[in-house]
Amino acid sequence: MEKLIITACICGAEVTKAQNPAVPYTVEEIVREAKSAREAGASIIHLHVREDDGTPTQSAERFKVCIDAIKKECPDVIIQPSTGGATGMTNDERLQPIALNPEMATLDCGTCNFGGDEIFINTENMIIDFAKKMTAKGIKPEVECFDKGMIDTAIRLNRKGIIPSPMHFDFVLGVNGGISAEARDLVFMVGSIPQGSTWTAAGIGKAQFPIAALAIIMGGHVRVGFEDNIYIEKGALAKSNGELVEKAVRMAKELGRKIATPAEARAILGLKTRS
Ligand code: KMH
Ligand code: ZN
Repeated sequence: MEKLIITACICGAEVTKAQNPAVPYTVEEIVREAKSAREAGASIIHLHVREDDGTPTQSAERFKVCIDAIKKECPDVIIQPSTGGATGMTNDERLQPIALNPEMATLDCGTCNFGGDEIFINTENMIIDFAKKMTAKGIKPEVECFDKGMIDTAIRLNRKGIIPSPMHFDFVLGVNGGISAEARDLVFMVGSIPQGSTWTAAGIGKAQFPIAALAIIMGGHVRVGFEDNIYIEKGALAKSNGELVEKAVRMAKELGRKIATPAEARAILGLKTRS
């Protein structure tokens, strides 16, 4: 089977230090968490950034400072900024990090409830606009799907030439408002994508490692990190993102998947090299 790409979603926009004190806000904390994840075996950092007080921001300046600082410590790692940001942000606000020409960025492919009163808005015209702006810069979209209909939207836009082939999907399972995180849900999502696509799976909360195990045995790739889950096991907070990545690496080893380096991940995903 293909080597396993591990993405570490180290920060997110919603999780707080009140929930787990190791959640990073400052540049130094973000670098510490990225480094721990890379050293444990992650080849991609899915990046959100915060102000020092924890407020989520999509500021290009803040992303640049964080990316430069991560690259100093982890020169080979793939950094995948979020264009999802946090609910309630404007489109222009969310798109800011693509000005930095990252190799990849997320492309959220539909609107869904996001717990409580939150709505994560991604209208079809927004998706088209985001996709066109990313592809014009040679940025590979990671197609984020919180529900099956989002896969269908991505396929429709792919057929129109708006999202290029081969597509790389991230199935996020278990958001309150999206698809649940049962094995049958992942099988359904994986069975719905075009041949030749690649995919990663992310389980929210207690689904993080069961979904990782399924993705490993099904030949997909894995996302773990504080954005999705703050526990290393029931009742025990993870000390770092690195600890979560280490667990995914142990599982992969037991299940016979070797871990991809960033260079191998670039080849698997067909990323355009940046100078
Ligand atoms: N923070 C969520 C509302 C992405 O990174 O593209 C959206 C999100 C998706 O995290
Ligand atoms: Zn995210």
